[in-house]
Amino acid sequence: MLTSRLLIASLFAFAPLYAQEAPSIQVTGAVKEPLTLKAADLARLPRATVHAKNDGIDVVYEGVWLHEVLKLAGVPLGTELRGKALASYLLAEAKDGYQVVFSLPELDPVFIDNQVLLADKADGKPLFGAQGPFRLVASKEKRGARSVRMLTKIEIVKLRE
Ligand SMILES: Nc1nc2c(c(=O)[nH]1)N[C@H]1C(S)=C(S)[C@@H](COP(=O)(O)O)O[C@H]1N2
Ligand SMILES: [Mo]
Repeated sequence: MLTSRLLIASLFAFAPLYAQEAPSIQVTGAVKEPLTLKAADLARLPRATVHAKNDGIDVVYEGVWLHEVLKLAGVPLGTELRGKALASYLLAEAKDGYQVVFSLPELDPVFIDNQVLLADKADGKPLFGAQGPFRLVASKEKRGARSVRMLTKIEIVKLRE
């Protein structure tokens, strides 16, 4: 009797875990290939790391270069980033409603060495809570404001057709 009650109680306790979709990032808007990226997808892409200072302490973030994700989605970069495509921007959105804009050249290593990482780990551990599970790390920027935590959506907006 007690064990069956425990069993039922534990079923209810764990049900939300199974009902929940794995967290993901939507890559949408003016892209050739809209993407839904989950942790497993990021794990399969070429991995990169950046070092960042957090309250004076060195943190190693690990993930995928944001420009590699944009390439996958068919966003014009490199020699293709010219003409009207230059009047496009990336809008990064977070679970808490935080929004930040980057222009495409700012994210393209052919233009500038900004090293913006889409991170899923810090010091080898998955990002959790208000940090993750996914975040941007704009490692070369003097302020952390564009390093969007709890990233849920990347939208490309093209101003000129
Ligand atoms: N989703 C979300 N991301 C955010 C913010 C926020 O309010 N919400 N604040 C930004 C600001 S102002 C800073 S300084 C950094 C701080 O994060 P960190 O200390 O974990 O790098 O997060 C940035 N990313
Ligand atoms: Mo900040």
